[in-house]
Amino acid sequence: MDVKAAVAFEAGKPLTIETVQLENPQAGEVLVEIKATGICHTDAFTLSGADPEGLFPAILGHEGAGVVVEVGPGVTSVKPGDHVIPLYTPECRNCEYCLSFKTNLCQAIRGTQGRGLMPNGTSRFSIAGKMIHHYMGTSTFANYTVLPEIAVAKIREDAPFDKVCYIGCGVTTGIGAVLYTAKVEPGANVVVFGLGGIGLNVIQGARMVGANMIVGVDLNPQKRVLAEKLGMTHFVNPKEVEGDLVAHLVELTKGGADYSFECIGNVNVMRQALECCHKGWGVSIIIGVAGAGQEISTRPFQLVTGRVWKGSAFGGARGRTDVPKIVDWYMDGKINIDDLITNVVPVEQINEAFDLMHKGEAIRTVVTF
Ligand code: NAD
Ligand code: DAO
Ligand code: ZN
Repeated sequence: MDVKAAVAFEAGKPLTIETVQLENPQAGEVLVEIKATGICHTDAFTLSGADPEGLFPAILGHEGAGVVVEVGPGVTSVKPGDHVIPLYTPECRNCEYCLSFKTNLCQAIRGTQGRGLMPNGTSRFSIAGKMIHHYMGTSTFANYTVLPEIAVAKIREDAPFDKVCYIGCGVTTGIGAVLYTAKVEPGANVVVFGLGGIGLNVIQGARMVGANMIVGVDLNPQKRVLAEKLGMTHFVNPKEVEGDLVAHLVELTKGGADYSFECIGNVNVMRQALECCHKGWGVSIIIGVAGAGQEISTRPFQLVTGRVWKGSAFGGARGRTDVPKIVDWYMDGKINIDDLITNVVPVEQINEAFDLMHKGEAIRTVVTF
């Protein structure tokens, strides 16, 4: 079938709206009509050419929501008409990783997903016979996409696509890092570095679990109002701190953070996030994706004296199990998504949406088809 897609032909060039040929879903695959998709920094990172694993030409996008239109042979968990959120972190429930219950990093289709292909090693997208790569196994910048069955979470049908698409990445990454990776307990003191589309969701996750102090750290004072609305109790602008930021945060939290979260992708901030943690037990979670080749450092004595460094991908969430619950939390008013979606544009304006993100003028822009 012919579909409408924003295609990334080359790194560093704008996307172009094209008619793309999409093959039918094969065994274990589903065809999904994408109704809405968010734009995340990871899409921009790949489009910029800085992503060493970026492949071109490709159809980017990994934060979508839509409706199953057709299923391939052997698909049993979803049917046409089901509402779904694509998962860049699938959940096969059968691989060694899924069965370990120690990680959400299902490996069932890792090899082909990383090469921009479906699990059988081929792409479903092409233009005039030339293959177009899939991206993160999702390719949501198209009005129809084909996904592995294990990479869709079935959600309730009354959830609005242009809101819950954000659960496909940002919301789950932030809230999940608090609930599933850090397992923050009530009364904990939390420090969040970076109050963007991810950090704000860490803030509301911390509020949900009953954290005591929720300290937000950002260079941009305009982030303060929304962060406070979502549960931030204290705001720190590093530019306004006299002296050492880490010492300031340790003093503010009366000994250090029980949990800190780096939501920027800056390796120097990652060090500050670790070192502002409480001696003996503070845990620092890295969420931000640093540039290719960058490294983190600290004095090993920071770890010897009980601080712990961890990372979190997709919030540690097991997509098919946890994403439908997070949709319920939104529909039940337990989490705020509406205030974080600052712009909604038609796919024809997708490049303007990237510009808004680069200028820091949007928390999340959602693209509709
Ligand atoms: P964003 O640009 O919306 O937010 C970043 C915030 O950090 C901004 O408010 C900015 O003002 C602030 N900031 C920048 N430098 C700072 C500094 N030195 N000190 C304090 N504040 C500073 O970005 P986002 O969409 O929230 O994404 C954050 C990171 O998370 C990115 O690296 C992204 O790639 C990554 N990410 C990770 C996952 C995952 O699963 N681990 C998923 C999605 C995104
Ligand atoms: O299993 O080896 C693996 C890779 C899993 C990739 C996890 C994604 C990490 C987060 C990147 C940003 C997503 C928007
Ligand atoms: Zn698995």
